[in-house]
Amino acid sequence: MEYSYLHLGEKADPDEYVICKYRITTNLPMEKAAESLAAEQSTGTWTGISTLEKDIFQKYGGKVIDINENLVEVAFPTDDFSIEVGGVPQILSIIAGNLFGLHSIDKIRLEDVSFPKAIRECFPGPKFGASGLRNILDRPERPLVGTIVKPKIGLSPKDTANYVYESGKGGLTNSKDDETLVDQNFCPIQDRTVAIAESLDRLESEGHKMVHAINISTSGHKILEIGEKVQSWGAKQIMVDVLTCGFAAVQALAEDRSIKVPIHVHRTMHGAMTRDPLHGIAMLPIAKLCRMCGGDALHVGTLGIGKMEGHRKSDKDNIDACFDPSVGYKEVMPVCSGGVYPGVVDKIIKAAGNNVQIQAGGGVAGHPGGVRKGAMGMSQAVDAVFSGIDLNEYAKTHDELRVALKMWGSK
Ligand code: CAP
Ligand code: MG
Repeated sequence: MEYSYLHLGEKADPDEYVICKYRITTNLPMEKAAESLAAEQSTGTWTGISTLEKDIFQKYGGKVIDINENLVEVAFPTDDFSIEVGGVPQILSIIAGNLFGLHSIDKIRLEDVSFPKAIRECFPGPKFGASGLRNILDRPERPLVGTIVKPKIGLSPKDTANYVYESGKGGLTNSKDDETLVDQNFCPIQDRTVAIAESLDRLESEGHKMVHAINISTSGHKILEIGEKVQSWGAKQIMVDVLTCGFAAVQALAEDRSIKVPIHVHRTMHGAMTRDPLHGIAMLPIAKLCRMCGGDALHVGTLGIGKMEGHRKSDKDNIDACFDPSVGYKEVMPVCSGGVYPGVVDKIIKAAGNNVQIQAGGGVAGHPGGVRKGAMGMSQAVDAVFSGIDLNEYAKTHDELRVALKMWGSK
């Protein structure tokens, strides 16, 4: 028995359905392609099946509720989801699973998703969020300004801790491990965490508050243990590579009451999903899931300004998802990182606003005067823009910024 998954023109209650927006490229009529998607992801398969009773189809079938050129909206009933046990892995199996490989669809991109309250309530959201991070740093208004310790790999714990100290002396509020550093022989995680904690304590005793995110990305069965260990060694923030570890890793840390430090969420590998404008998963659903799972700070792109592929409008959508008040979680601190340097800070703040964490690795470590002066250049750029002063004007009285502007220019 075959049923139609087309419910065009019907309204789906956002508190009863998970509603997904897909961009579809197909040679088939769009209705057919959309139906094959809704069937595969809910109660159907490639042919009619004798075991699909009408009431099962009516209760659990996905509904194609809108088709607007190549944009298709599909509503999946809340009962299709197994939140307590299945969590995000099972959510993704429905909204972003087999559909990517269907023959009937050449290309398909999950552009957006909304979750009913009943599902949202099963997730923790951030423990600290943007305001919690600001409280820790005693920085209520200005953009947070950070660095990624460079080179990505190779520095010893002592050199890494020294880099962090110099960054703090240059005025930075945040620093972090790079995504490829965890516990290599040249920089064991325990030694690094202890040495960095000493730097941060020293900075605090000298009147400057700063946090550093220790990358604890690891296998699922180890992440809580490593998270708790680095905290006991003095970590003030932890970092997780969310797409390589899985959303569930972030959720596990956010739900673990013994973890009492914010989680910085890096999105390494996202380009494999987000970069093709017609195929994959846009950053927006990824950002929403990271917030649901409890990330406190999240890489959202540089609004088309930095070294990584990105776009002003879609990166701004990611930022808006960090703050959207309707979902009921604390706000996430959006992180703009990747090819950032002092000369672009004005453009980033203009596009993103002041509630943002701006980060530069090369844009700090590449300064001819060294890390401290590189950090000063970045902090001065943020201070200038926050105070409404033109970067070049501010540079007349701030040498480190002047050198950075001369070296890298602006955009
Ligand atoms: C930035 C960075 C980040 C990118 C990732 C890097 O360093 O540490 O991983 O920001 O981009 O290694 O490239 P630089 P995204 O400041 O030296 O560029 O957040 O877009 O995933
Ligand atoms: Mg990096």
